[in-house]
Amino acid sequence: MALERTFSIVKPDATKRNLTGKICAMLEDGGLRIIAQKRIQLTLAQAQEFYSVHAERPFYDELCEFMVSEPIVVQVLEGENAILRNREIMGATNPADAEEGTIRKTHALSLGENSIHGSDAPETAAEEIAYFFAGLELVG
Ligand code: DAT
Ligand code: MG
Repeated sequence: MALERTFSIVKPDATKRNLTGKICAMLEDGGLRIIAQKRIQLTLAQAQEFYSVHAERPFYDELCEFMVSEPIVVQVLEGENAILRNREIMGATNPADAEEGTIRKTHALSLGENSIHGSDAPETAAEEIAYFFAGLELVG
């Protein structure tokens, strides 16, 4: 399969605990290349827009508040099968269900504060990358 790109976020619980470097190393060791990266502070409106697919879920407000509680690091990752590969490296949404060696098993605090986001499909990856990065910022 050709090289693929996915979008990733090092979430507030991880940036707060100074785990950005450790998480980047896990992504790189897993075969992904970080081809763009920046540390930003989301506004509440941006967090709500980013997670609008979950707007009707009971945890939506808590999720959006969490995402603005500290800076985040947004990234574009490139590699073979990058979307699926990244989901494997991240581990299951709930760290209690995540496999040993995954980012969430190793670092996540809870189901809500689970250290990392990764796109779930080609369409969302393309949308999420375009929302946070200009084309010139992607250096493959
Ligand atoms: P993922 O981040 O694995 O793609 P998701 O898209 O289903 O998971 O949910 C987005 C985030 O919302 C998830 O990373 C953590 C939070 N979340 C999901 N389900 C939750 C729940 N039942 N209670 C609290 N937070 C939840
Ligand atoms: Mg998701």
